[in-house]
Amino acid sequence: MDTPNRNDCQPCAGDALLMVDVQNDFLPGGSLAVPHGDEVVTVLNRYLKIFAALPVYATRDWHPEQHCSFTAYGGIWPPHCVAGTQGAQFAAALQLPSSATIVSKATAVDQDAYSAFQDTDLDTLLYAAKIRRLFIGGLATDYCVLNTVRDALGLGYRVLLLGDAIRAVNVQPGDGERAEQEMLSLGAQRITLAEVA
Ligand code: VGL
Ligand code: ZN
Repeated sequence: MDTPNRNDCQPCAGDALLMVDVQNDFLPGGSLAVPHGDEVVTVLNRYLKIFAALPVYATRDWHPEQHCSFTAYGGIWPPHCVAGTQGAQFAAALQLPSSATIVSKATAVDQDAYSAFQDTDLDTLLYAAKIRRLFIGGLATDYCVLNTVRDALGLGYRVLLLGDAIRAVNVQPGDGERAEQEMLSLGAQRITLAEVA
């Protein structure tokens, strides 16, 4: 697919920015560190500045202490993003506006949820705000970004994937690349700062 033309990615009414799980535990030094995860913060801050007029939604992984995704309880991940802990806080350097809407996900002890639409009121909130198009970036490309983008497209949103503001866990080498390909083949458009700045 061609690079979308500049006009396509200029923000307008009905657009919103969706920042996925930019939380300390996913940054270097965190308990489930995404390689180079910290690099998304500066880039997302640039998008926040360029798209200052747009509504912002920030999702956070927000697990109970004994969450089923943690290895001690049968899951595949080290403990991470336990609700209320420092590791679950948004990256300190992320310049979220005070008006940002925060959406907590995967809050039930017996259910993991990679998508920000799973068991949350995100779709209802976006519908009420008349949002039809989402600029999506954050962590991690191959889990919560992928599943959020998949659901957003399935629900009929247009998705502009912020290709320079995502990073992958890459449990298997190439997972991030495959996730990106899947998102594009499902209909997401990949943009970078160069297209909007
Ligand atoms: C995530 C692994 C476990 C994510 C959350 O936000 O991508 N990944 N929990
Ligand atoms: Zn999690």
